[in-house]
Amino acid sequence: MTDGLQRFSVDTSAEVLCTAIRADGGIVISGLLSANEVHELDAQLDPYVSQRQPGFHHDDSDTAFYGGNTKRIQGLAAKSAVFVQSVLLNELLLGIADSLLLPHCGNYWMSQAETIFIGPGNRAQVLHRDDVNWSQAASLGIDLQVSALVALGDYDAEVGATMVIPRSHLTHGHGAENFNTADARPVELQPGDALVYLGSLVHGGGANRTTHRTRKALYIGYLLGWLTPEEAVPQSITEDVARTLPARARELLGWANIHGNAASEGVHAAVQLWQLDRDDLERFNGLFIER
Ligand SMILES: O=C(O)CCC(=O)C(=O)O
Repeated sequence: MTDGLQRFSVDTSAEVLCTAIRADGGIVISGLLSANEVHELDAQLDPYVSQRQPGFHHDDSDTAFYGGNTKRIQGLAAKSAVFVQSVLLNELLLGIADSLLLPHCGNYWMSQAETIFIGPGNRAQVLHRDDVNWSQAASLGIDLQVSALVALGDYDAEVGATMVIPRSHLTHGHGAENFNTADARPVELQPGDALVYLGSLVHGGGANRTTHRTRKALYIGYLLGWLTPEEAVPQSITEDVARTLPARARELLGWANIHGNAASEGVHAAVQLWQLDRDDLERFNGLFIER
């Protein structure tokens, strides 16, 4: 069974990729990360993954959604320099986010980044659209978020490859459950490949039907700047860590103010969001970026 998404090499232009994303709701980019980047990223995250107990810390419905035998590690910018350079600041991902999101905001930022390591026996996640987090904004019919799931290891149907319903983003806003779960197909990836998809595409983590293999993904989402991210990112980045990060990374991670409005000319002050007190700005001495 094919997954119904188009596949592209990493040297394809963001413009071509966005045309396909708009048509199908998602694409696969082969070799977004090199074998070396995958190896280093996995090695930098491994100490955190090894120590983490699988499962989610809230109630049973959270566990059902986030996975009883799944390891989700966040705060990645403080944990992995390769994550920052190769994923957060990935030029192709940012080119895609520029095209899809900047028409609707002055700046976008990172909503969340996490490992999604699905262990043996973990049940399939319920199919969903990520935009459900911001359902009132989603009813505007604009793109709110674009995300990538990058394979860091096994990513076949048996081990829990992401299930997607191609073109389901086209029916977004026409009722909450207007899709047929039987239409979902696994998107199998090689290490370093990425599934890039809109927040309006119906998808979910697949069941891990193996007894000994783990589905290893790294997730990142970029979100319109006037919406609240899923992860409280700046809280996990201390001032010391922020000092080690490039300016563009700090902008994406909430160490900068946000222009909510795409057309802010003439009303600059009125559309600045996520502002800091002047004393704090002075204390940070340029670390928190004022645009
Ligand atoms: O792990 C996956 O393949 C998808 C995860 C997902 O959609 C989610 O956790 O919201």
